[in-house]
Amino acid sequence: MHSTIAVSANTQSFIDREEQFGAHNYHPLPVVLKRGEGVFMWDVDDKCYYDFLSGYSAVNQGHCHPKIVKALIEQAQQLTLTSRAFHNNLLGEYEEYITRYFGYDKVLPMNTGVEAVETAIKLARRWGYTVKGIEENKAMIIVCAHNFHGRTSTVISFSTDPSSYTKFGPYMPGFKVIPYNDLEALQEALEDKNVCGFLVEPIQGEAGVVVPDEGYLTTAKQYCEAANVLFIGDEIQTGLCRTGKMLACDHENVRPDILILGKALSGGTIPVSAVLADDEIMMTIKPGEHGSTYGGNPLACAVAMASLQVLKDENMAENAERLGKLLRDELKALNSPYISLVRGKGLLNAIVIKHSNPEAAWDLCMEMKENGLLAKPTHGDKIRLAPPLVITEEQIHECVSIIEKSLKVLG
Ligand code: IF1
Repeated sequence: MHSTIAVSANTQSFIDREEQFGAHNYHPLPVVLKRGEGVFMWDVDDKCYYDFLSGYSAVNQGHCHPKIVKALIEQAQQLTLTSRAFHNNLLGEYEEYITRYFGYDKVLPMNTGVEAVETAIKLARRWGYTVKGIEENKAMIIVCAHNFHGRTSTVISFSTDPSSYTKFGPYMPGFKVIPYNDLEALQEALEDKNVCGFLVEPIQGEAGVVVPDEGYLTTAKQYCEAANVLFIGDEIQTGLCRTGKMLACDHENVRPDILILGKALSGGTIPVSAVLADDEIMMTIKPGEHGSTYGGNPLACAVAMASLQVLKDENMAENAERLGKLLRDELKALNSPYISLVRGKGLLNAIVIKHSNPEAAWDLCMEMKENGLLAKPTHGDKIRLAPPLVITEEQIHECVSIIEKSLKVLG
């Protein structure tokens, strides 16, 4: 049975309007938000909540971070878009900033995450043909089961989640799916000389925060190197301090050949994504062969520089590392019979709910909402717990109390 918690008439009126005029491609929690600040959001009835989703890790820096908003407003009053038909005065500054920040020769700026994934796929294929010498139209990219890399028709072609791909075919060829966290399967797949890239999430987000065995990324990278295959790291969700390091790959000192960033690159303000690579790869794409109207716009450049700067200035990686441990320890210490597993890295975490009622995770999220904490169930039984990285130790304690109190609804 679904939770019977009622929502206010005011809240319902906003929901009804979306129902009537918007496509029904989501099933959100019945809460209507109007304001955010740091770790908090407020609904249209002025009720305050802890945000434990952070816009799927786009809001790592906290809602409406003053330095990011300042950069946004000041640049919006100067110049927002020129297209790449002309130069703009911030693009070079941003390109220098982000390439030095992550240690790559070049960056290719895009907007949404999936566009950056598409860009990485095109780059890997182009490199495969022009540098590796793969016969045209034969390039293969290895991906992992239960991946999530976005929603375009190419990217859903290699999804293993039926709700992502069903009745959206025909599908793009050129991808081979292997199990995640399986080095033997990777080694075998790499025997195909037409493989140009291995596209991987360092931690699988959508799958329910699946952390691979220690050493998986290091060995996978070594195997790729030995096979002359590009290691493509999708750090759209795991990157930018979320897991306790600047990049999740940093936990194993792995440097992806192609690095994909998005989400928190704009601190949750406007869509900004980026693909980073060295010249041997990036210079295979020539003028006119790839691009985007909004990619590299000066507003995005200003916002991205501010978003990256505050991650370092406010030691958000260290905070995520420390408070993530605390969060997991405290959740485990609850010893709840309804939590079968607590897992994650830094502040990218999930709990798995064990209950005879298949709606239990949803009901728990509804109860947590009542008690002032917003999180969303995925795959029925998992709940992602990923607050903004500006959360404090005291707030973690309070949030664990909210979760503890809410768990009683399952008893
Ligand atoms: C939705 C999940 C998170 C991503 C990785 C690329 C993209 C994403 C690793 C595409 C996007 C989102 C999109 C959002 C839900 C969400 C999500 F549950 F589906 F898996 F975060 F956990 N690579 N993830 O996680 O980036 O084009 O959306 O900017 O509703 O689709 P995008």
